[in-house]
Amino acid sequence: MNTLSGNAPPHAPVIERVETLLLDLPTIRPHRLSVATMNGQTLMLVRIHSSDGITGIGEGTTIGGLAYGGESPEGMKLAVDTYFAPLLVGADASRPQALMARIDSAIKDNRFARSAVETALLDAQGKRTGLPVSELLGGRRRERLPVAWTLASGDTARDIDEAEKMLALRRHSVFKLKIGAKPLDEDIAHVAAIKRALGDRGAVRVDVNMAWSELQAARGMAALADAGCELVEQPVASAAALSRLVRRFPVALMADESLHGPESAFAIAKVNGADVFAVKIEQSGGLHAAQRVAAIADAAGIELYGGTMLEGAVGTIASAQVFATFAKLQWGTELFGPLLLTEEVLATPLDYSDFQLTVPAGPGLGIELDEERVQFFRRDRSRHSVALAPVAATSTNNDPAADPAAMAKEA
Ligand code: MUC
Ligand code: MG
Repeated sequence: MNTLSGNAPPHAPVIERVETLLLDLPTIRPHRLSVATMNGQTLMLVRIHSSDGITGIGEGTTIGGLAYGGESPEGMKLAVDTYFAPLLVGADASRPQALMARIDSAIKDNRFARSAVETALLDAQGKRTGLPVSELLGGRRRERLPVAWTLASGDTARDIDEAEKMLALRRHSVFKLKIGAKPLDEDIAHVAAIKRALGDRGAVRVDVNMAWSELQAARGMAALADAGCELVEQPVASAAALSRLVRRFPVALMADESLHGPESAFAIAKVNGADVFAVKIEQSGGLHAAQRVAAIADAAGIELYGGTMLEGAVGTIASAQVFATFAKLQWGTELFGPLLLTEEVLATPLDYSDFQLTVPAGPGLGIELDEERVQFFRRDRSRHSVALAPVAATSTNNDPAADPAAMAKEA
């Protein structure tokens, strides 16, 4: 019987309400990508409330509004409120996969919003069954994930300083540099200077975010290989151009923006179009879809990296629960999103230590929001007025440059 086509069976927990909210949080410094400069991040939170008293949380983010892709936090909120929620309310909450199938049959695209909703359904189901989301996804293979850091201040000396601090704190030893906004030669000099400064103590990779032409990419990849860069992420926009660049230079080539879920993963794999996939739950269209992308990569001999859309804590841990299940994770992850934000929204902060992130072990995502802070940072807070203790006094400032002593204490 399709329990979703009518009312849920008696005793089944029923979805009563789908709540969405936008939280605006500042970044520790301007984060400069070729597509946008971020001074803050907006988290689109979804909360799915069920009749058994269980609430699941999910999160959608993007980078620079619509600068990165076709979805924005505001658009995701509208899509969830208007189109996803009516498909969920009244349905059996304990059937996340069937609910996502119902959504698939009624809603095209909207991969980021889909990921946020699936996260909330799985968080709730995990809490209901007492299992972490990773166990609902087949079982975790690791408790800790290596985490790279992105250097993107736009200034070489500041980036070197930041990398040194991260090494000293034992928080990150793999650094991804954002390039592509400046002339090629300037970018190469920037990468070479950072790699020279770090030597064997830090691995250097770059993300061009599609800014180069194929010809620029050919020149750039040769020079980056000479500079000691180990991986180049999405130098060009088109998947066809990407596939023509693979294995021409002694540097790994990673697909990111070209990956739009399992179908695109299959198309790229079929033409050996990348050495590595940056798997992201939002880009993939959800947690199960991210697992399918990983399975396709694995079958094709393509290596794996756990990517981020610079999610806050909720999206980061949803990603971590998925990446913990991957058979292989040769290039580690970049799940540093919460560390780029000045403010904490969890009741208990995440454990970043010894260059790794601990995947929480509790039911569902294994995290809990600090409700007072959520209410304080919501965009429409004037209508939901809360008197929070002064933010400056309670904030977790993640900026090692601003407060190295505090960071050292945390580490
Ligand atoms: C991207 O393009 O990979 C990941 C790290 C970062 O700084 O930006 C993101 C998006
Ligand atoms: Mg990228």
